[in-house]
Amino acid sequence: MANSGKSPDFDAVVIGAGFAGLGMLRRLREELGMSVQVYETGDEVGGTWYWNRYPGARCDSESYIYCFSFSKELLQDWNWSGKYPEQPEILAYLNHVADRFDLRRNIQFNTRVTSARFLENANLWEVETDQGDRVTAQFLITAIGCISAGNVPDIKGLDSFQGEWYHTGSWPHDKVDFAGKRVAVIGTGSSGVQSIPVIAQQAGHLTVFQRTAQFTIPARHGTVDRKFLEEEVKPHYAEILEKAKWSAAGFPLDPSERSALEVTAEERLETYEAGWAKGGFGFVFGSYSDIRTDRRANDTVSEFIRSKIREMVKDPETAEKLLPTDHPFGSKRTLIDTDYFDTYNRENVELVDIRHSPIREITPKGIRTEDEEYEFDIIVFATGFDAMTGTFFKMDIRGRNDLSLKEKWSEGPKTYLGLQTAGFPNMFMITGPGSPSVLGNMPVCIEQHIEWIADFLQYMRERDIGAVEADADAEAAWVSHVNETAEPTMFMLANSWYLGANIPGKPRVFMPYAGGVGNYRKKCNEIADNGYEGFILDSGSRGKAASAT
Ligand code: N01
Repeated sequence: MANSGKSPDFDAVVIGAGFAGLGMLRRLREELGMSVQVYETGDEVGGTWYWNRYPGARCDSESYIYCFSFSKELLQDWNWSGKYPEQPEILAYLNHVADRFDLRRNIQFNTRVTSARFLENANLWEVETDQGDRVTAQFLITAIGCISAGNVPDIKGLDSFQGEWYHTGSWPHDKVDFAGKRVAVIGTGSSGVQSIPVIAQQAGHLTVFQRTAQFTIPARHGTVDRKFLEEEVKPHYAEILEKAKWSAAGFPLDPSERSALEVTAEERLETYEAGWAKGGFGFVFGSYSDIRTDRRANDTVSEFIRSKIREMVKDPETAEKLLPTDHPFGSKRTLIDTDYFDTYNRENVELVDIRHSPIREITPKGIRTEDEEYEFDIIVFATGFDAMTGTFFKMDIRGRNDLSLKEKWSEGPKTYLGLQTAGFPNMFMITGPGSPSVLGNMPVCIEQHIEWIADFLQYMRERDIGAVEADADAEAAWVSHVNETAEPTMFMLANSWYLGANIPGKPRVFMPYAGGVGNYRKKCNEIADNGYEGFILDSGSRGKAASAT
C-alpha cells in the first residue's frame, strides 16, 4: 500500500532477519521507540543460519563468543552444547531470541525486497517487495549478510544433469540422503571443508573437485567445556566481551607480539605444534604477529601446515595435490576443519585436481573434466558466494537522482566506514563493504554497527535532522584507507572472494576493512564524537512515522 500523506509508514525498514536484522529491530523498537518493519525472504528468522543447512555446517567462532551481548540475562541463560556452535543450534538460538524479545510481530516472512527508492522531496525511502508491499520509511537499513548470494558456476550442461544437485548456501530443509550414492563436491572453501568429511561418512563414494588446495587448521571440536563456561566465562562475560570488542578480530584472545623471525626454528616449531594441538583461530593469533604481514614469517607457518598435510594424508600423490603452494597461509579465509585431511585416507573418497584438469561440462550422468568423465547421483556445489555486493545487486536500490547502487558500485563498492554510501541518504548498511565484519567474529561486528547506527539515529532525532548522508570526499578517503590497509597484508596474494576474484567479471577490489575490529570501532567512535564528521547532516523535513508499534 502506498503512503499518501507526509508521514512515512514506518520509521525504519530493515531488510533481513538474521543476527543483524533481529538485533537492529530490537534496538530501534525497544530503545528508540521506533516503528520498524523487517522483511525477510525466508519463512523463519536466521539469515545465514537459515539457508546454510549443509551437513557439517557450524561456526568457526567458539560458541561462548558467538552471541548477542545486549542482554545479561540471555548471556547467562543460554547454554551451548558444542565448543563450536552447530547450525541447528545457532538457528535455535536465533529463534529463542526472536521469541524472548517478541520480535516476530514486526517481521514479514516469505517476502523479498525487490526495490528501494529514495524520494528526494520527502526525505523518505519507498520500499517494494515481491508480495506487493509498497511502503515508506525514513530509514532503510540493510541487514542482508555479506555472504548470502550463492554462486553456482555457469558450467555448461548443468540443466541436463539427471541426478540431484544442491548449493551449500541454499540447502534443502529435508535431509538429503547420501547413503550408498555417488556424490561429487565441487569446492574446498569453508563450506566444502566442513561438509566433505560428513558427506564422506554417508556416501557410497565421494569425489572432491578441488581448484585450489587449502590451508586448514584443526578445530578440535567437541562438546562444550561446562566447567570453563560456568567458571571462566559466565561470571566474567562483561570483561570477555569488552576484550573482544577492542581486539583485532572480535575474539577475546591475547595476540602474540613476537615476530616469527626473531626466534629459533625449534622454538617456532614448538609454538606451531602447541597451537595446532589446541586448534581454532588461536593458532593464528597466538603464534606470531607477523605471519599475516611478512612473507618470510608467513613462509614458516605455511610450510608447517604443509608438513602436517604430508603427515596426515597417507597416499603421497593425494597429499601432493592437497598441498597449498600457490598462495600464502591467511591470504584466503582461514579455514577450521574437523577430519578434513583424514577424510582423504578413506577408501570411498577420491580427489580430482581441476586446476590441472578443469571441468569442461556437466553431462546427464555426471561431470566431464579435460581427462575423464565421472558419474554421479548427487552434485554438491560448495562454490561460495557473490560476497559483499551480490545481495545488494539483487535489489534495485536507487538514491538521489535515481542513481542505482549497482551503477555507483560498478567499479567496486564505495562506502564511508562500510555504513553509508554517498548519494543514498538515510540508508545504513550493517556489515557493509568497507567494514571489517567478514574478517572478524560476526556478532561482535554486527552489534557494533547496530549500536553505532542507533546512536546516530538518536542524535538525529534530538537535533531534528531529517537526513544524513556520507560526504563524497570522506567516502573517497575511506575507500583509499581501506585499500592502503589491505595492501601490506597477505590478503592481496590470493584469488579470494575478499577481492571478488571468484566471480567472473567482478572488479578486483579488496572489499573488507583489514585494519582490525578494535581500531575500526575506535575510528567510528571518534567520528561520532566529532559530530559525525564526514556525514552531511540535513535539518530539512523530518519524516517521523505516525506512531511507534
Ligand atoms: O565459499 P568459498 P564457501 N569451479 O568462496 C571453488 C563463510 N563461511 O562457501 O579457491 C570450481 O570460500 C573455490 O575455488 P578457488 C566464510 O567467511 C563460514 O566455502 O576459488 N571450483 C573454492 O574452493 C567463507 O570464507 C563458515 O579456486 C570453484 C570454493 O569453490 C565464506 O563463507 C562456514 C568454482 C568456494 O569457496 C564462503 O565459504 C561456511 C568453479 N567455477 C562459510 N567457483 C563458518 O563459520 C568456486 N570454486 C564455519
